[in-house]
Amino acid sequence: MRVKSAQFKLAATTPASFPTDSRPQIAFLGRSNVGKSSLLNSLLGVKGLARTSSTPGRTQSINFFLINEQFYFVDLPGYGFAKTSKENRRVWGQLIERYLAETTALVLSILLVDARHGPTPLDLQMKSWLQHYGLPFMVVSTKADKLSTGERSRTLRQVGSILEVDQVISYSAVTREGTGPLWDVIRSRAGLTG
Ligand SMILES: Nc1nc2c(ncn2[C@@H]2O[C@H](COP(=O)(O)OP(=O)(O)O)[C@@H](O)[C@H]2O)c(=O)[nH]1
Ligand SMILES: [Mg+2]
Repeated sequence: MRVKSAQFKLAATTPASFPTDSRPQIAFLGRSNVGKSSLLNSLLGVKGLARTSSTPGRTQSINFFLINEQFYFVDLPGYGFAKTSKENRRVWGQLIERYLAETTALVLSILLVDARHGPTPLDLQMKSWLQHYGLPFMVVSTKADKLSTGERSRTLRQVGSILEVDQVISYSAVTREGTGPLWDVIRSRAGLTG
């Protein structure tokens, strides 16, 4: 995929500010620190577009990035940060659920799971939401560079069996492994050419 432009559009903290145009949206979901911002940046080949941080649980807005003036990448706030307050979690849940339930332009959700930890109960809950709303999704196992080749294939099988999906893409923001397969899925779901 040739990324000609990638621009931060807006940070939505209420559904009222979700974009209303019909460009396809691809959403990225996962627990805090799973490597979501790093994946977004490396996929787009732009350093520092999505903020990466080692302080998990900070992003509480849904961030929209417009790519090639053609489609959106949507960075959903990470979940499962233990120190987040109950109130924060409630607001988070409502915002994400409204987004998933109401965004008709949402063509693909990418569920990120940390290769070293495997799916957590919250990942399973996220998957149930996606299925509940009938939304197509794809599972990506992140930080592949931290595992040996043998561990990697074992992890992929394990993640696939726990989340009950046939395909899991192995990804590393460090080596950029998985970029091609992930773009292929995105391109096909969003009906993109080029
Ligand atoms: N080794 C390695 N570290 C990664 C990778 N992706 C993210 N990280 C690190 O994991 C931490 C969290 O990454 P970040 O992208 O901010 O996660 P987010 O909270 O899901 O957005 C940071 O310290 C990153 O440098 C990866 O593919 N390989
Ligand atoms: Mg992030």
